[in-house]
Amino acid sequence: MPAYDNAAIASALDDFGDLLEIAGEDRYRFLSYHKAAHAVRAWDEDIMSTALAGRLTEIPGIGAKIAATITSLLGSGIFPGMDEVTARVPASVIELIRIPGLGPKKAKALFDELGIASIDGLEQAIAEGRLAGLPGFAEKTVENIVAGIGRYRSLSERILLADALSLAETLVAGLKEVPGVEDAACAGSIRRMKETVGDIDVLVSAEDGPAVMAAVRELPVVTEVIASGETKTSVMTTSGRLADVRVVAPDSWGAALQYFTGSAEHNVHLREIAKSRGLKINEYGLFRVSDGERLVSACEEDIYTALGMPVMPPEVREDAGEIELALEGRVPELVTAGDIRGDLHAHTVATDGRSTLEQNRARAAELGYEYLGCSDHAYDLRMVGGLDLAQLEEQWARIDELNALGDGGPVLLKSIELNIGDDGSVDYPPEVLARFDYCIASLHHGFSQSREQATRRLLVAMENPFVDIIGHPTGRLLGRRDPFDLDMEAVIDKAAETGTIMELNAHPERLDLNDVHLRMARKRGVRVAIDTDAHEAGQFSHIRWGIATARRGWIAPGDVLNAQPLDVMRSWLKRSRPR
Ligand code: DGT
Ligand code: CA
Ligand code: CA
Ligand code: ZN
Repeated sequence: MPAYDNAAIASALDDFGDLLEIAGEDRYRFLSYHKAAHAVRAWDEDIMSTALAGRLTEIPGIGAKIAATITSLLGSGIFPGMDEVTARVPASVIELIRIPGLGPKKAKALFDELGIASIDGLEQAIAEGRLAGLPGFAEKTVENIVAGIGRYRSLSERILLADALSLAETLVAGLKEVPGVEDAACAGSIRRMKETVGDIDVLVSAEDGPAVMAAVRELPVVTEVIASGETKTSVMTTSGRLADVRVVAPDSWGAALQYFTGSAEHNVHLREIAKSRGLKINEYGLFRVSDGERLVSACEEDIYTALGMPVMPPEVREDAGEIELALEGRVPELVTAGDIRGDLHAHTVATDGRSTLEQNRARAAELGYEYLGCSDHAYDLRMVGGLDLAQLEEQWARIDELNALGDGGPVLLKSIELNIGDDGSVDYPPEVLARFDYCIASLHHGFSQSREQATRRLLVAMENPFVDIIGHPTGRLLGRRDPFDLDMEAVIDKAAETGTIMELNAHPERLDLNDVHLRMARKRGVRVAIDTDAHEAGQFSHIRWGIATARRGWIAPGDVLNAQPLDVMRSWLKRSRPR
């Protein structure tokens, strides 16, 4: 079923109105769509419920024609009349209107005079100087458009959670200081700790909304106010990130927090459940349909309770099975930061790390870790100083000394990050591999290899009785490098068969395995190691991003290698098992 709600219907109506204007339709006609959009946004009932009750024309400004349009969108996702308009004006011109400083009038001129129908086309025309002399496009205007395109593009990029969260926390802290603010919190994908974030959503509870909105516009982190109304303000921040700040009355705080945390898919599923029970849920509360009475709204937990389920952690609200589980009264047991007993993947100055073994150990001691793996790069990665046997002997001797100190510090484990060759082989012969406490093996080259070849490399490596952990299995770097093309089903199956542990690399650009792969792993009983791959001691704090991703992937403490006491941890390694 298409997931249209009030906001989505309103934007579809606005887009259609803009297309009509660009197509040269008369003012009366295109304005009627904008008026309808406005009315749908202001309508305080769920549009789907209104439509099902056959009451769409009760919405002020909605006549029979637009009511039929909305019904069609809700039912089939089809916008009647859209084909006819897009035969005259390509739908892509809508993109032009999204550029700050470029309205439907200018978009129409660009399309009519120069045939420009997309942002790419516009950029090209500007580069070729084709806008020169076009009425309404003075040099200064064109400069503004170029800046607007840059801003539009940067906004359409997703931000790493680690970059977005600190800004969001600053915003929330600043808002809590504003007089009259009762509460403030992150919502949206940030609250769900999604690995990347489209925009930052912050929610504020206060009686006097307009006063809070005025205060938002003056916050030190705000560089530009994009739009500001009585309940929502969109701002550009000092870090170049866009944030939406919404204010709600304290008595609807819980409902708003639930609604704006999402995900949209999770909310759509909840709405269906509510509907099947004669209830209606929106950002203002949970209502009984029969008499319109608001049942709960102030507390998020109460919303879920009233729907017959326990409140679930924001990280799992993706409609990935959490609602079905909750209806049975259960929530997945999720790993927490407090469960972590050590870090099994860290580099030192012996290869490309920036901290010494001693510095890593001191930091791990501060974190209260029971053990710490020293896993520098292996011989085949010589460009970053991959260790030869003599260097390994030296490192092992130092580890033995540190472990003999008896100062209560973490137990140092002898490890290595092996490189998986094109044939799945690794750097050292078995007699050397046997001397480590455990081995990690990673794919570090061959990113353009075929699915078959890349997958086979991993499968062969997992067959190796000395390879305990696969490091950052898919090799992706968020926003920078695509993952290896891998048959993940085959990889996870092989891990289950061989008892190989999959890493969840906690570096904020990696988060690899991701949530989807983690759920696959968990389902098949594959264990994971949540590791930072720290290249300096300060990076042990990256474990936070790994924990968040593990929780999104439904990982329990019992699935995590480094959530086990040292002896149990060791017993999970391949070399500890009878062969
Ligand atoms: P993002 O920003 O792309 O990383 O993802 P979200 O989940 O933060 O999405 P966003 O910022 O568009 O909206 C925040 C939450 O508000 C979203 O998770 C659910 C709720 N929400 C906003 N707009 C809609 C909508 O049109 N339909 C539904 N069902 N929920 C919405
Ligand atoms: Ca968002
Ligand atoms: Ca948003
Ligand atoms: Zn590494």
